[in-house]
Amino acid sequence: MVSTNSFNTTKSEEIFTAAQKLMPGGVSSPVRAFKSVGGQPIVFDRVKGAYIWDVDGNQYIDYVGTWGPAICGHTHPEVINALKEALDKGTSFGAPSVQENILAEMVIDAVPSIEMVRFVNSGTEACMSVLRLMRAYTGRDKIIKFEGCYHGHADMFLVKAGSGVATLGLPDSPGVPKTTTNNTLTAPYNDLEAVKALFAQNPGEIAGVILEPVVGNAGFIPPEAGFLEGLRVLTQENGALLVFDEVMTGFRIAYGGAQEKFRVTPDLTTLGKVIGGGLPVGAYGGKAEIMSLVAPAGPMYQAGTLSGNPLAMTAGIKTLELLQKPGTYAYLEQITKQLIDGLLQVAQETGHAVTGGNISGMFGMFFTNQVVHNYEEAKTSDTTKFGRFHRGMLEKGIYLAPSQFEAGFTSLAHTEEDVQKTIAAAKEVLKDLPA
Ligand code: KE4
Repeated sequence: MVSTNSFNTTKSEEIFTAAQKLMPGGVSSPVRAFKSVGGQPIVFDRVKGAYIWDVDGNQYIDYVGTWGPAICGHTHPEVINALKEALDKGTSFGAPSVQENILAEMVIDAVPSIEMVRFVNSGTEACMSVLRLMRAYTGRDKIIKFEGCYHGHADMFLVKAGSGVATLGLPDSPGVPKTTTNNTLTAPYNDLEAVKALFAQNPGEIAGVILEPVVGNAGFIPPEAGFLEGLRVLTQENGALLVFDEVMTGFRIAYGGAQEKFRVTPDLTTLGKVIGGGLPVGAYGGKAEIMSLVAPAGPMYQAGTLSGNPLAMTAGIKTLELLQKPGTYAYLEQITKQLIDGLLQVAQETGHAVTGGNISGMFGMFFTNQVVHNYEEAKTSDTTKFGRFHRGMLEKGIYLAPSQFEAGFTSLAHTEEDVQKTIAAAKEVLKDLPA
């Protein structure tokens, strides 16, 4: 664990300075640039279990877990060994492989809404494909999404989006034609009345509603009681589809995702992150009747060179096998609740208004005295204080998501000792932060 007076980041700074001349913002994805928390990002050298080592040799307890995939801990030996074995047989076939059948069966068995699944290479691809499928199946063009929810960077979703769009305070994005987003309607999260009004104003025109069943891209915002159930009724009443974007929640908040935990079954689901076990995999799936529209079974086109490649499938299969072990989700719930309860307690003890919570291995907190129900409320939290907290924790060897508008993630590799160290570090940082 790095001590405060030895937080040397010389090599990180050199590498990141060079990176900014080579890649926009020096990163391959915006949120990694630490724009909203200040300071320079650290450059990773290696990861293992719950830990990161940067290029200067500093060690950190990791609560990002490569944004969710590392739920079993980084470089889990069983995943690595399975990959080593698969490597010798080839990394990509561009042809059917039995590994696709195996992972598909595991996903279908686990996720209540999924009778048939298509693999792609990212959550973005999964969401843009499922949108096309919603429109193909209903013959309608409009969709409803929620402010602060992020469904990848496809044009039609970049309307009041969360994650990096929110982090950078972007007014959505240039380059997205109005004609593309004209059909994207938005409502505040947890606001059933707003959704009802949109259906009333657009009778027979809305293909469906897509949402994060537990928001992780506007900070951590759980659904209020009755919200998911209400959307299920509203969509059925209006001949529209209900789509759960479980790219983040899938296999994380329960083995069957949010739809298992909250017992609300959507028509279609998107997945990513965990099902790739750290390699690029996304997926969309749902009722066979709907999925049978997807080419080549049906006319809705979607394709991908590396989709279902045996290496990524292998990592996903092994990761889900590890998650199937008894007690995994009980452990995630216990360790994460211990963490967030401890963080909230030391924040309050040091005079800071704070709210937050967790569901299984997903957690978040806001520096505000109100419970956050939606993105507008999330934006009223003290993001400047969050930035200072993030930097202070980083210097104490704790790696939190570098944005207030993200969620935190634990893994099966995190220990009670890690959690106690994190809480102790938070107390040190928070007592020096102006209340
Ligand atoms: P990817 O294209 O990044 O694999 O997935 C897009 C996506 C879709 N849906 C949800 C609910 C998601 O959380 C994501 C991606 N999550 C972000 C983190 N909030 C990925 C990190 C990044 O953009 O660098």
